[in-house]
Amino acid sequence: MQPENVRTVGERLVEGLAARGVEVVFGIPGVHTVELYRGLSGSPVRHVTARHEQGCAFMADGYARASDKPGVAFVITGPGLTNALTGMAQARADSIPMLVISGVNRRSVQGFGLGWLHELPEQAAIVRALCPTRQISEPSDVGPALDWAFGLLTTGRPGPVHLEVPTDVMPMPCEPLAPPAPALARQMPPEAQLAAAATKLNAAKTVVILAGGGASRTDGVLTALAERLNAPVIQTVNARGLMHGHDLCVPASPSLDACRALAVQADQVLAIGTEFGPTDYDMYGVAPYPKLPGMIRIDVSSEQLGKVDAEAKLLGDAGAVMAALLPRLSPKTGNGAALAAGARTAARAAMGELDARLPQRLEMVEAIRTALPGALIVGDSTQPIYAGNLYYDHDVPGGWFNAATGYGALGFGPGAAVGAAIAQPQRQVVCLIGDGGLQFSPGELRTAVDERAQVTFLVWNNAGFREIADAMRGANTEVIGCTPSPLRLEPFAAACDLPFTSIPMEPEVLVWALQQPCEGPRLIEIRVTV
Ligand SMILES: Cc1ncc(C[n+]2csc(CCOP(=O)(O)OP(=O)(O)O)c2C)c(N)n1
Ligand SMILES: [Mg+2]
Repeated sequence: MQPENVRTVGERLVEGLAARGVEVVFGIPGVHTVELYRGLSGSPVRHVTARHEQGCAFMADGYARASDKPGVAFVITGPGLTNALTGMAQARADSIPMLVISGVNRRSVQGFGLGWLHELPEQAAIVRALCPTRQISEPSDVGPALDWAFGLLTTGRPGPVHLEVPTDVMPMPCEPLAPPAPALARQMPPEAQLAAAATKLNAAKTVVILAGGGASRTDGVLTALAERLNAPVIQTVNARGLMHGHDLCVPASPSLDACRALAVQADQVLAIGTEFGPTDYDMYGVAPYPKLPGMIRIDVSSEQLGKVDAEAKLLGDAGAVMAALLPRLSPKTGNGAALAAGARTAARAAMGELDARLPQRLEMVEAIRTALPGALIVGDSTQPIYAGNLYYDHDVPGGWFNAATGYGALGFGPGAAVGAAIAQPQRQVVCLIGDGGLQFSPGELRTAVDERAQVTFLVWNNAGFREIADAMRGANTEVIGCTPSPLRLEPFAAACDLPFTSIPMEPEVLVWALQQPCEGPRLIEIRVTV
């Protein structure tokens, strides 16, 4: 025990988090992190206990997406951290700010392989391949390490950041921390570059906008910019929900021929906060993206801007750069709305041509929006989510996200949905997940019960890894390994203390089921028949 008024490194770390606006941490404690938990006692920071560290990271991810603040996870040395790595990698792929704080073995034994509890040969080296990591190797490091981490979390391309605290440092006495460093100024492109980009946009007859996840918090200014330029806005998965129902909105995968054709016919493409990743731009690996006319890119990351060629590159926060461009742009007349309408019709029609079952799956997704307007839809990697990723006009910016693109970690849904519900307790959250994905993270449904999180777990039960089975059939190979037996969901729900309903795959019935009032989480099974 420490004397009364002496606080430890672990306790100061929690104080430092609170001072930086952290309200919730998602964690699983162990003997290596006891001091962090001593710090939580009496602090304003709430702790949510996940059932697996992968769930901690997925919760931090969902929380960050729904709150626009970094998500924070506490995990133990070794297995706690390796369990969290998948969630950290998912956050890296989708540019989600996440701080993971773990223990590490005492300084004097690191690297010797003596068989200490939770020992990894090179813990930091494993993490460093994925994201920035720093060790707090003495008490005076706590404040500077937090300033370093929050600097990374709040500027440039967001992503995961890791801090590790050796078990011998965690309980050391630690002086009070200095106040947090002031927030770093966000980067803006020089005036001359903004003016040159505006000149190009003004000279173009037709402009098409490609919006990515980096634009997901810019609904108002994006709408104003698109209207000024009379430009259709094609949206990647992480941009969905922007400009819902707008004439210029094309809520369809840039992969689709209809979207490719729309982009190619423009005089000028403006790409905002998008990395041109293949899961958005060449979903089916059909052909590389065609060269786009006169491309201007806006991105917060110089690394990203370095990767894909463009005639003009504006480095800065998407919303701020758009706001700076707007007064320099003259209004355009033209047929933007007609072009967008044509692309929407063609994209929807193309889904039926790709697979006759896709439109039915999309109708089920749209039934969620009908039943629960303004809900967040957090997806796993399952058939109706693929359909929505191809075409779906969600009604909340940033309110459609899932693990079917980018890193694509099956089992993401439950944790991410709980994190999102904790960030936005006033909203309905729907976790749309397959029977296979559910069995990756069943424990986190019980976390939802503990937290009384307002999540509907909507389980698409087709008794197996159906999309993978289809892929094997498509590749003319025997289907092997694709029929893990599904959980019997009624007793499973009962074991979790979740209200349960089972429905057929009919949109009207789904609307009815979702509209039944329910305080706290519940489980609805969709019995899939096609
Ligand atoms: C961690 C991880 N392991 C494996 C996969 C490969 N995978 C993608 S979808 C899928 C099947 C998912 O089955 P289910 O959740 O039932 O969805 P369905 O395709 O049946 O709708 C698998 C195994 C993955 N994406 N992530
Ligand atoms: Mg399935």
